[in-house]
Amino acid sequence: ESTGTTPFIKEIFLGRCLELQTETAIPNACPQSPVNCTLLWDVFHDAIAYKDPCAIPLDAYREFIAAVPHQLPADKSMFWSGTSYIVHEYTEAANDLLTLEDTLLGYMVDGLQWCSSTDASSTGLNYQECPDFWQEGCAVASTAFYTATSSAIGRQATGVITVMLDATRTDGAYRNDSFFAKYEFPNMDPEKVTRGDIILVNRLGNPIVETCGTGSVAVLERLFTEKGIEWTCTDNDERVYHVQCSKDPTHTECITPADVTGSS
Ligand code: NAD
Ligand code: CXR
Repeated sequence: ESTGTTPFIKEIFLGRCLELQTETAIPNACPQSPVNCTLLWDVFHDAIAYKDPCAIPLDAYREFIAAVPHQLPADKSMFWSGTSYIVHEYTEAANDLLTLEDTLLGYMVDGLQWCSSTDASSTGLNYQECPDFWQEGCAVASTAFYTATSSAIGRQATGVITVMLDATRTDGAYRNDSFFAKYEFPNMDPEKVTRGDIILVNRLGNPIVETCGTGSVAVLERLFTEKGIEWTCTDNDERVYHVQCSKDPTHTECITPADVTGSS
């Protein structure tokens, strides 16, 4: 078992919710009308409070989803799988696409942990310990939360969508059991989504396992085609490569021969 609910989760949630409503936070992610952050916290909290932390139904966050005003501009949706370490650095640097974690649906709890306590004398959340999400036979809150939020952003996507996958993963860039495969892609409406741009990135220092048109990437390309959505695929996306190198400037893959020999 891991540690419990992130201390001060309520304060963090409220602070982030307020922060996201200032135009300066994340361009294009600011909700059109003012949001009642206190109400959103109550709905988020009540979704699981005092329930068995291992028996959270997948629809627990239905009210939360309904309470969050969420409509991204067309062509702005960025989905990802296996690339959490770089996708947000990329969206922040390029400033043209938004992930779930950049919007009011995912921003407040990104990187936080939370679970319920059945103790009637508690606040309804357990700050001592939480079950791990991969624990057998345990339906945790975060699974319900990401199932609901992923489904919502999949449903709501319009125009050109982008998905960033890791081509160096040995278990496949596109995995059938990922949130992207289970809840985002299937919920995309071919009437609204005009094209899917697959971008492959390589974790620096790792061998490339898959390329466009091969392995699990070919599976995803075929799924787009079957759904009637056009697609493109880019190997070794150069824009992301530059962001990777800005985070790790001395990595051997980032130093050009000219840099190595040119020091005098
Ligand atoms: P992935 O396999 O890279 O998983 C995404 C992250 O969620 C990883 O850090 C993984 O360890 C963690 N994770 C997996 N199951 C979890 C669970 N039940 N509870 C909490 N964390 C869990 O890629 P994926 O499965 O395709 O998910 C990515 C897509 O789904 C994104 O497009 C995003 O919109 C959404 N999503 C986001 C998060 C997040 O932590 N912000 C988690 C799950 C899904
Ligand atoms: O989504 P990935 O993790 O790329 O997952 C790599 C594999 C997964 O297939 C999953 O089965 O590793 C497994 N895994 C864990 N064992 C695990 N333990 C903790 C996935 N996530 C785990 N975590 C939590 O999720 C940690 O908080 C960690 C994050 C993994 O992120 P990453 O994107 O590297 O920070």
